[in-house]
Amino acid sequence: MRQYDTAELQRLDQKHHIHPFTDHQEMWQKGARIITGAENIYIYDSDGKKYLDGMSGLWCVNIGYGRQELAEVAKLQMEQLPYYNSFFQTAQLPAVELAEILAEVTPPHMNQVFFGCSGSDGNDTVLRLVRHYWASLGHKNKNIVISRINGYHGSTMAGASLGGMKPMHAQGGLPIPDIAHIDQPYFYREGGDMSLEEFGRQRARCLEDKILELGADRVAAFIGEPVQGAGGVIVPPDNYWPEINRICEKYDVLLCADEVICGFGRTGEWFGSEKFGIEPDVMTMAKGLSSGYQPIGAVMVSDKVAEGLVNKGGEFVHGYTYSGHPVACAVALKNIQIMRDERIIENARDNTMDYLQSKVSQLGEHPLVGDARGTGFLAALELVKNKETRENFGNNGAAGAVCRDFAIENGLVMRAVGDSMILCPPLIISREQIDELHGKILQSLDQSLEYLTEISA
Ligand code: PXG
Repeated sequence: MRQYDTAELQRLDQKHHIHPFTDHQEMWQKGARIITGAENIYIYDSDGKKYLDGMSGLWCVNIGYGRQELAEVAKLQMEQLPYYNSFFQTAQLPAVELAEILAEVTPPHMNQVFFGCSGSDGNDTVLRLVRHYWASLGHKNKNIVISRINGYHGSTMAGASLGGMKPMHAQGGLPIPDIAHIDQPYFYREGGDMSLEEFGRQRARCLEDKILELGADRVAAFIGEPVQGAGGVIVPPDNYWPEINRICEKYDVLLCADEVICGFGRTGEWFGSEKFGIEPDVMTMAKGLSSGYQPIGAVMVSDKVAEGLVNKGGEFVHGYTYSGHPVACAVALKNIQIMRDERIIENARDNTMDYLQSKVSQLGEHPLVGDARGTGFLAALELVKNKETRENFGNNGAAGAVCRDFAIENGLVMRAVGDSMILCPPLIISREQIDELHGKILQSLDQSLEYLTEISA
């Protein structure tokens, strides 16, 4: 790997670059970590240090780094047609082909798609789309969208409003009007004395209670991630989503599955909706759609929604310059073709998924880990001070940050959500690489335990 002048790059970065979700004062003390290359499941920094990327970038590089075919297809498309839009009765080949393949890989009742550039703008589209859908059918007041506390739906005004992240609401006067939040299905912290099943039913009933409180004639949709990702990998009880299906159907409320993280194999199925028995009217997709090789997002709608929106809705006055961008679509198309041809999702589900989860469970035995949870290629290890009482370390996720920093030292990227250590490796991770991942986590947990014990003594 080529070596760079890290200090110089850090100095320039500090001078000119505002980073997302970053406390700049804190970052500048150490300098940004500068990533210069990647291959398979590994990334390399400007000093040539190698890391196992336990986060697939930001939950997105599902097929792993370094796929030449994706680079080639981008080059060819740039030569053929680097840009044209899909506005005003125009189309181009990659967008048409991508729409077709998405209709094939998504559930059979979903056949039409609107393209954007990210998960955030996808959820902006969802908000406008579900409201326009109901207005087109003559229900102008059916415009409230219900979502969940600690859900994550992006960082735009609509995305952050739909999300249930308090610190995000605190900046910029969010949420915007006509969005309501209900409790999340976070069993370890909020399950109390309930059985898993009772808890699943109770948290689904929160939706019914909220619909009744607001009036079904005011509620347009419910949106949720099949498994909450950025909220700390919150895996719902098995009966939760079937109950949500039933409630949405009973009150004629559209069900929107935010598949931005769960889509394209993350749960071991093509979509989290299949894994959890969700019957969505709308699906938001991004990240794994192109395995992060190009910025692209998409909103897939059911035939029922398409009928209202496309046949009865007149002009949908919504769109982005880069909706259906030909290069992004060509890359996403190739990404999906590779996943299909190489059976990446099916192979991962059959060969490595259970092995990864068994290693996660083993780590649950560690004295620092209160809860080890996960599904598919998603997992979280929640660090606690006391396993019996579940007492946490407090101090705003400081223990998680300690563990994350040890992991970085050990050549492993893990994200800390508060005190939960998150895993979301590429789907192509092998058994040997899972062993390597496990070893690095164990080492980081041991070092964290020693350090945290020392400072609290
Ligand atoms: N929905 C879900 C479920 C997401 O996880 C978005 C929408 C927004 O997508 P874009 O492409 O606009 O970022 C996301 C994104 C983190 C982290 O630190 C998570 C996301 C993005 C950035 C950081 O966990 N999820």
